[in-house]
Amino acid sequence: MGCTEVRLVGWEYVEDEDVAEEFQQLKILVVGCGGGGCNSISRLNSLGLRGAETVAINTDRRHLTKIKADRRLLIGAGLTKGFGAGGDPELGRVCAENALEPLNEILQGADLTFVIAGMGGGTGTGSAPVIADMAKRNGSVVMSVATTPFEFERGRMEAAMRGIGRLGEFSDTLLIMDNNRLLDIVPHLPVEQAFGVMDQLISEVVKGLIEAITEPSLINLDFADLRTIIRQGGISTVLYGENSDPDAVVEDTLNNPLMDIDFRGATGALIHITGGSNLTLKKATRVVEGMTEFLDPNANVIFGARVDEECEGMIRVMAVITGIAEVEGGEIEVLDEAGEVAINYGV
Ligand SMILES: Nc1nc2c(ncn2[C@@H]2O[C@H](COP(=O)(O)OP(=O)(O)OP(=O)(O)O)[C@@H](O)[C@H]2O)c(=O)[nH]1
Ligand SMILES: [Mg+2]
Repeated sequence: MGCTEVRLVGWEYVEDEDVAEEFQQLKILVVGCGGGGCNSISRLNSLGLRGAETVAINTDRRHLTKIKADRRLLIGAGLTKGFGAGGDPELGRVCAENALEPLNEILQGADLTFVIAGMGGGTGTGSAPVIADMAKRNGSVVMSVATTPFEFERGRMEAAMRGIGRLGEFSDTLLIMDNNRLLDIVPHLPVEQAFGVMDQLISEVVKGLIEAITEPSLINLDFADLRTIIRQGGISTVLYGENSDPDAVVEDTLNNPLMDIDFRGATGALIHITGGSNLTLKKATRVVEGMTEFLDPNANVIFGARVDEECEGMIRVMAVITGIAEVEGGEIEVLDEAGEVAINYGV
């Protein structure tokens, strides 16, 4: 028997409170896995994140006690005695899989989930894909953020690439940030502090994306916009720059990728511009035009702009570039479960 679908096309007045309620209804989670991921969560909390709940997950009890987060979850205590996964991603994965109950409870009802991990150790590499998978099964849009190890961490590279392959499989979009870029950005800092710089960048990207959809803006972006870009999927990267001049900021941003990857011809971009009270629509448009010249002519571009008094006299650009997985002749190989090359990208 056929059935007829009846759609009611109605109308309603929208009151101010409805809009406020809508924001409250949007549940955004930021989950850090393993040492690096949890450090990024702490940093995010220090920056004063609004509009999202932070969760720190680790197998290392001592490290976890030092982390600032709304919720902290120790996984695999019975297996690791709370001393970490010792660089074994398999163990990290098992620890997460043995914590399905609390993880499900934490992940429940989220509309948007960020999963952050440093790839190359045990806990983050093994647990982040499990958590991304669970978040998606719970109906959330998932954007994961992973760092690749330094070249001097040689032995960790293969495990990291395998982890990235898995994480990419279970996320709508995987944002990759290369720790090696820190050698260009802050060559003289000790490793610990250089990691701090990466944590700061990751936090600013995540905070920027969340604020782009939750704070009132000059040109509004909303959750649906962000979801469209995230769902477009594939490998993504972030470009980030700051300058007082609209043309110079484009140049700075395009020359400051956090992954050594050729992003020309990419098929999607979410561009968010923050500036002081003198940020005009014209200036913002000029920046977007400059930023999109290198994209595929049919690329899906979404942009927003926001005035922030802390940005007085400056223009700050943050662009998430998606759909760049099909780059030829890459140097970095993402491995699948069997150790075969699944994606080859880089240069
Ligand atoms: N951004 C950032 N990356 C880090 C930090 N610490 C380590 N990393 C990177 O992340 C990778 C994984 O390290 P951790 O996160 O400490 O490892 P883990 O996930 O805790 O794994 P186990 O300690 O083996 O259980 C390293 O190989 C580094 O490249 C950090 O504080 N911040
Ligand atoms: Mg650890």
